Amino acid sequence: PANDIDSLRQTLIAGSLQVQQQIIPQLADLGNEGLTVLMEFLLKRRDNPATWIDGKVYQALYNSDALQVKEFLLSCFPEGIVPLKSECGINYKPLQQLLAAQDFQAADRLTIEKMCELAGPTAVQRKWLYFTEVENAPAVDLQTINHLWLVHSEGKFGFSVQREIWLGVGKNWDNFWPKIGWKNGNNWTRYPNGFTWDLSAPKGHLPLSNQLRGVRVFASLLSHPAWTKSAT
Ligand code: UYC
Repeated sequence: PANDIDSLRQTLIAGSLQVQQQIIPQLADLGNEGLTVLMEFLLKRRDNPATWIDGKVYQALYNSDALQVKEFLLSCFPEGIVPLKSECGINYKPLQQLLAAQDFQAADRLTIEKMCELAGPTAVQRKWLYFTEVENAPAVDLQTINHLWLVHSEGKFGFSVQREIWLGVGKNWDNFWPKIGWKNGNNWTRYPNGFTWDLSAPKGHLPLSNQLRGVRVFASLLSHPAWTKSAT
């Protein structure tokens, strides 16, 4: 078994993304030795920006009942693997926890709430955003929200993913909606039950932006400098 663990460790470090993804649950099921490999993997990579593979490893540990794992996460990653930077003192830990638990529906609601918090108390009361408020939102905060979604969704969800798809269709909304599963033929996907709240969803499906008041807010979000500016 020591040998098996060692070859799994090597493969986890050097394998393709697909192979890494397969090995993570195997290691998590191997008890203490496997969990130790996962903990060391996260620690070694902590100085680099977290990827969705780090997200998978973190989530495997997050779901473990082992005491040593709980202590490890508390002492080394108390706020998860994405630095929860905010320019306006917003606490993103509740969002981090919902995404780590893969509760995408609750995370989506909270994302809308956090975006309103970013815009200030009048937007919080209103519960939706003006496009000017989105334009003025700090890049750091949008990058934090986006990075959390990316890392905990195998890179499938997040505003930057939606932006890439949108640019890929030449900013044509009619071509964009069906690609991200928000429209099927002439029919808008119905909120909330028409949407797919797990990783079987199309790329860019989440987080949602209510289109009831038009595309201007979403267009501002997808055009925000946050997506071309490097992280600060
Ligand atoms: N809804 O259809 N949406 C709501 C979406 C539209 C509507 C919330 C997304 C189209 C009404 C979220 C799509 C439309 C309510 C979303 C979508 C429409 C509502 C809750 C695909 C009719 C209020 C948060 C584009 C043709 C009553 C919020 C209710 C809510 C998201 C209807 C996240 C992505 C154009 C009447 N819709 N919304 O912002 O059911 O209110 O809650 O976008």
